[in-house]
Amino acid sequence: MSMQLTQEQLDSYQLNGYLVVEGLLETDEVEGLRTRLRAYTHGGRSQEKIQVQIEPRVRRGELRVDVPGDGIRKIDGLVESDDRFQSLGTNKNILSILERIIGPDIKMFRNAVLLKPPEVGSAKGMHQDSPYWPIRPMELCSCWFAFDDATLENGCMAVIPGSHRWGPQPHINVTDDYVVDPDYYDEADMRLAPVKAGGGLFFHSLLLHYTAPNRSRDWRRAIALSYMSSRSTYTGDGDGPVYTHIQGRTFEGGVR
Ligand SMILES: O=C(O)CCC(=O)C(=O)O
Repeated sequence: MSMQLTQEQLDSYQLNGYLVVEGLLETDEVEGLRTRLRAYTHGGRSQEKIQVQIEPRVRRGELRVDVPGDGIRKIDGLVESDDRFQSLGTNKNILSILERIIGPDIKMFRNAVLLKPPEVGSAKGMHQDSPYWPIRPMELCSCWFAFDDATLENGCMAVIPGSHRWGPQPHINVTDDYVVDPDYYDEADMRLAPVKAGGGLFFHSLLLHYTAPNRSRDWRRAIALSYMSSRSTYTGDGDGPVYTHIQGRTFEGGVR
């Protein structure tokens, strides 16, 4: 049996734009994912299709790390190339929750492992995802799945509840980042969304969200699994990429 959302949880997602659901995976499954992830960051394991991004200060030589794996910020594409991550991307609990939020016909827009190495991981400024994603309507849902307990100290997610109902907000470029113009929100409205390892934060692609630097001695490792209804349309140039099909139907004129 897969996990079922209560009506109260669904209402809360719709009102606030996010929902924390603990215990999506068993402890041993999470441990297996952490071990596999470490094989990529510190064990020399690789895949053709993945893309790795380094912490900007490490890349520029402003900050030294003992081993290269301690400076990695992001790994894209593991769901398409690694069996364990593919199982996570199609996990029955995650899909059962998504079905209630975006419907039964689902494609994956992106998957990105987001790493905050201890004392190295930097902040990700306040932003919305949808304004720079070429998908309409702006109604994608991400499951930000935690491999470690995500806490205030190590840079858990912080959100502005209800901001997914504001529509797209103006963003500006700042050093190493692209953020919502600070005139358009009040920091005092920000709420922390800590998640225990094995749980996930489901959030709307227009929700304003932020993560602080990792000021702790522990890793903060998560993966953002972003899904859309297969009815969505691609608004970039050309036909767009063929997005990973997760379940249900595909539609003429919808994303490929
Ligand atoms: O995990 C983080 O530090 C940032 C996550 C984020 O901004 C996102 O998934 O859109």
